[in-house]
Amino acid sequence: MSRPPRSPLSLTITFPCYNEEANVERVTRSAVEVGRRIADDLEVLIVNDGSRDRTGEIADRLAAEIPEVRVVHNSPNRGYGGALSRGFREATRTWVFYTDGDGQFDIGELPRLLPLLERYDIVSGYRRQRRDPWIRRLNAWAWGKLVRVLFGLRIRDIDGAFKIYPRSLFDRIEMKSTGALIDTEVLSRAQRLGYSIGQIDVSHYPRTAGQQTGARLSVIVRAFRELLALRRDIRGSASKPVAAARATPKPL
Ligand SMILES: Nc1nc2c(ncn2[C@@H]2O[C@H](COP(=O)(O)OP(=O)(O)O)[C@@H](O)[C@H]2O)c(=O)[nH]1
Ligand SMILES: [Mg+2]
Repeated sequence: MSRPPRSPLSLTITFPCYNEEANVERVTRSAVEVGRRIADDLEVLIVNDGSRDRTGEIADRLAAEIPEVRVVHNSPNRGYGGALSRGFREATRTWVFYTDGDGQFDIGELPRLLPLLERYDIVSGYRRQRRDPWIRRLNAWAWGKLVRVLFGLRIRDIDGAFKIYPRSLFDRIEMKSTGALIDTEVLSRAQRLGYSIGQIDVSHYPRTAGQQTGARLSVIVRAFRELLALRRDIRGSASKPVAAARATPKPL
């Protein structure tokens, strides 16, 4: 896979925010500060995912104040995958880095990912020590095993929200997942296209403000439903010629 040059660096930093009024400003300012240090051409893209609190208003104020900052609003809420894929599609720079909008990751560690882009097409951060309740860590472990078996993806921390992608990838793949499966979908479709994935450890911190929603039963159920759909989708596209797949009408 030919890689676009990393220097000068053209970079979008994007993060989804769902009811993150207590975090959005801190995360945005940190993205701007780090981004200005490493990128020659920077965009910081906040995806406000139909928040019911003041997230959207604060994000709009930051965009008015800071030239590099842009906001898109999902209305209503489209879920984690819907928010992330919106950021990926709307990103305008050559490289797209994403993280969470709740401040559990340190954007200051983003520069550590860049040297790996000399050797890999994508770089994925894995949490050295995950600072979440034990049930989340157990879920993640089982989920990781399942994804490895179903998609042949050997990623240490598939949902670690600290990854950098070439923007051009998002013009080549479909993104259908609206929930937590989005990372698995993007990485497995990328791997099928021949993209290589480098991995590096990153820090993780407890949430200090706002509500975690990633462990809700509805989130987990949606992830499983989308997992089966993606598996069918990827299998189908592997066994059928593209033209035949298109000709098959979609059942309602
Ligand atoms: N869970 C969830 N998070 C969303 C949604 N839309 C955007 N987000 C953002 O996705 C990030 C991860 O959410 P969080 O609840 O902290 O998940 P966790 O860290 O995996 O437990 C945060 O920045 C949220 O603000 C959504 O509909 N559901
Ligand atoms: Mg979180």
